[in-house]
Amino acid sequence: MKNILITGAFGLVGTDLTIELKRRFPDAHIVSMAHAISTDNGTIQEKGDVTDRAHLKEILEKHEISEMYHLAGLLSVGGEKDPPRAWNVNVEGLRNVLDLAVQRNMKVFWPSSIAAFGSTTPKKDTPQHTILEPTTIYGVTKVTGELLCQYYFLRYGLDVRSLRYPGLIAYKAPPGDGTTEYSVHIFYGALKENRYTCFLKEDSRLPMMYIDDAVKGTIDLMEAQSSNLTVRTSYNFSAINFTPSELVIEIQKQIPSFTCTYEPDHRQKIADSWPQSIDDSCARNEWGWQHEYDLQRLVVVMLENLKKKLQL
Ligand code: AKB
Repeated sequence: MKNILITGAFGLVGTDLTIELKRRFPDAHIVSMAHAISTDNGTIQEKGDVTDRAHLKEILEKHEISEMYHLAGLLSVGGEKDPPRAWNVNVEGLRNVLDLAVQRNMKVFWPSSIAAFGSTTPKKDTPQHTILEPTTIYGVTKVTGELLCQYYFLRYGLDVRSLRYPGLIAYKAPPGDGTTEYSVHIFYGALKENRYTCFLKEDSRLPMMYIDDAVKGTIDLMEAQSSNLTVRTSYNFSAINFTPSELVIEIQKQIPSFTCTYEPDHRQKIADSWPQSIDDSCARNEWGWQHEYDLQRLVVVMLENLKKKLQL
């Protein structure tokens, strides 16, 4: 019997991941944990904070948790607003999870990000093993987290698995405080106002992925045979890459009158420090990762579903 805890359960990834976990494992006992409970997502809900180790321990014991998707964390833009908090939540929160996971012999998923890379990293087809010199606090917490995960695997045999998420695009939950999130906000702008002001330059190419692919990859990695996995820091994980102007052209195929203007701000510097495309052959070869959504399909699905959600 799977007893699963999801932290950050109402965020962009957690919302869709919870639905898919319920579909794939109908008999599983699933517990959602978050700062604030926002909706009834059909799971058991616990209000909590990953930085509170004692309370987290209580929740794990109460529900006899055997595996955990630890998604709670600050993103790149939110992290720059409060670096000490970013460190506390992203690193100390992860350390709490890893220590408790060792005690309970629990399997753990934790997301890293393309933010682990920096401007000294090769920008195109970024390899799995490469230079990691991020310049945001978010990126620093991701590199630290990756090394912690690998350390706990090597030192304590903890079965912890991780993916370097690219920009993720979803409609069920609102976007978080990140840099690639322009690619979610733009759909709200297109549907509600027929226009959008983009905070990145029109030619800022970044790695991106539709949420269904991200959720599938996340669960597939957790279900993969441990002996097939050679990467215990975090796997490069990729689908498509595009620029804001390429996304605009695709949206205009569905909404011809949509317009986008560009007013790059402080977030541009963050985007400029990240790769444009990722080599994820390691994930593809070791545990069969494959994406399904190209840009055209992503745009059609986003517009269709967000329109329904916003009742437009
Ligand atoms: C962000 O932009 O901060 C995130 C990420 C790529 O990790 N979406």
